[in-house]
Amino acid sequence: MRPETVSPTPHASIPHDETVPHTHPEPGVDPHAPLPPTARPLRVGIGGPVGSGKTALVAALCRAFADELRLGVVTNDIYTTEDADFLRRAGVLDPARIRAVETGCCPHTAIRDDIGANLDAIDELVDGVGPLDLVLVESGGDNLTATFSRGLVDRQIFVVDVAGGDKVPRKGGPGVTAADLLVINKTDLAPLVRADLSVMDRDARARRGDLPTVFLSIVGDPLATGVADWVRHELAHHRGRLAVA
Ligand SMILES: Nc1nc2c(ncn2[C@@H]2O[C@H](COP(=O)(O)OP(=O)(O)O)[C@@H](O)[C@H]2O)c(=O)[nH]1
Ligand SMILES: [Mg+2]
Repeated sequence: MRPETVSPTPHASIPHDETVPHTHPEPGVDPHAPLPPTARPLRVGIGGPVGSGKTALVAALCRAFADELRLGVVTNDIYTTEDADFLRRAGVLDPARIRAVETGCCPHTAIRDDIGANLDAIDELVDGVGPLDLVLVESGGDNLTATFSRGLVDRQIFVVDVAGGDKVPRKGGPGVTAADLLVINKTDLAPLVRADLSVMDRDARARRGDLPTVFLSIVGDPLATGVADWVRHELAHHRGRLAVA
């Protein structure tokens, strides 16, 4: 096990990586300028297996962006509103900015095939609290096959953790191979489960090509710095696109 050989953000696109596919704002456009009130927020989906740390990541991003962005969160649970309740209790975001979708069905369906309830939840957020810069949509916990519809989110993050061992990136699946950002969470547990982070890094690169991966321990970094920086980068491009549209 040689976790110390792996940088915490080994091939993330942070702050700017020409090897990662992306677009540039037009010259003269300030990517950090506030969006006009009618502009659509950047919608970022957060998927991954049950327990990998999706809700913990949402909480971390709420902390990171508290004084920076107008933020909304939509959670998906099959039979409960547990994740939304957790976030409200954690006090990381005004409860009015959190909506829960009870999917009542296979979690894939609500984020991929029948996205109406999630789109309604985003509309209700904007109706309730006003314009937003960023909406985070957490999927119901799932396996390695869940992906979001591009009609629901602009970008997707897939969260796996090291607790199941270092084989997870190698097993592939659309989340691991095609998500815009792969997060390998709970690196603090790697020594306990004998997971070799350098193996996970090598396999993620093999599966993902130039797409970025961030290694993270939310316990050690409660602001999820590497992921927050990636979101800022994507938001700047989103604003640049809107400004020239
Ligand atoms: N040790 C450790 N535990 C974590 C980390 N991130 C999340 N957890 C814990 O993992 C469990 C599942 O996290 P949760 O966010 O609910 O996972 P979700 O089902 O993907 O939303 C919770 O007990 C978290 O406190 C981490 O980086 N390290
Ligand atoms: Mg959750």
